[in-house]
Amino acid sequence: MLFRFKVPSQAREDEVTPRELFLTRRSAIAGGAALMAAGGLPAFPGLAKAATFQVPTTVSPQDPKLDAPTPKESATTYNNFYEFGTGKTDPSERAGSLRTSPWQVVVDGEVAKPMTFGIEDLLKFPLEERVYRLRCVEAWSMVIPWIGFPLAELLKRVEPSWTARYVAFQTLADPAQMPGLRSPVLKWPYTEGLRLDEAMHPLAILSVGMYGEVLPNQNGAPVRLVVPWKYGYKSIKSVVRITLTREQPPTAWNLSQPSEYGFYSNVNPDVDHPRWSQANERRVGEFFRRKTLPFNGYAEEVAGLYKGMDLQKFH
Ligand SMILES: Nc1nc2c(c(=O)[nH]1)N[C@H]1C(S)=C(S)[C@@H](COP(=O)(O)O)O[C@H]1N2
Ligand SMILES: [Mo]
Repeated sequence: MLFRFKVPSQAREDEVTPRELFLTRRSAIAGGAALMAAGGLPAFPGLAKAATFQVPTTVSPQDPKLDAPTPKESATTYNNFYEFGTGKTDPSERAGSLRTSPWQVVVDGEVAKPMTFGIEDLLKFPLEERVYRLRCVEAWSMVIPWIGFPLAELLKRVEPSWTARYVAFQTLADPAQMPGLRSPVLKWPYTEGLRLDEAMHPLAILSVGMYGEVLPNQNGAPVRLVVPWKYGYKSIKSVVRITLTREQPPTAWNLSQPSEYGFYSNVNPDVDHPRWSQANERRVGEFFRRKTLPFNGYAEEVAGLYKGMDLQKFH
């Protein structure tokens, strides 16, 4: 058993999205609240400790097609978070200096209602657990049980204007907390961006936790984006600003080397990185390589977003 918490059986099928991806339904959350009242344990003890809010619950992914999650030890010690250095163990060794509370996320730009969300506000969104594959552009991958909520839920709250076509994201850039900023490997602050329809897609989430606990600093605490059909660098960590824009926003990796890191960055085994193949990948903790899947295995859900586009050109 991977998950400690049993599913209330009234959970309904979600027609829009594949069942193996959506591990929690609203009805399951309601069931969890009832469990709590009856003295049950909170589903996310780490989150419960971090904030006072109604603890949601999760349902078990019973679908055997789901890949087994990567051991938590690997997912929290093999990271890319250049604000703490470029080595894979730098983030876990050095991100202790990041202060994740208080924390605010400003949401502004082409919206009717610009808002600032404290981390405590974000924890009030309907949290769900989702097991997603994360595929790094460096051809390794992991499977991570995230806790989060659809980015669309947050964007709807600020009421995007009809002029909004893109969403720009920004990470904190405080040299006092982030020793990696001393080195100009990327243009700081770290930035990323999505087209508005990608950002509104139900698979795109803002994550506040993983493995049933608050996000470790090295994984992007207290809130980070997770866009599972794109290369990992789109999944920007420790977000402080989300700005809706008319024009395609500049992004850190694309600025550093546009030929190697496109704006779209959809996982695509047919478009190689100029310096290595993207046809296969190594799952962290495994020996044999696996084939990389178009859109990281989420093609059925997201390929429609790119209908008619030349995916070689818009890589
Ligand atoms: N702010 C920021 N976000 C970031 C990065 C970074 O260096 N800084 N690295 C990206 C890359 S390249 C990857 S593969 C993922 C890794 O996420 P993980 O460490 O949680 O597996 O984070 C992405 N988000
Ligand atoms: Mo990455």
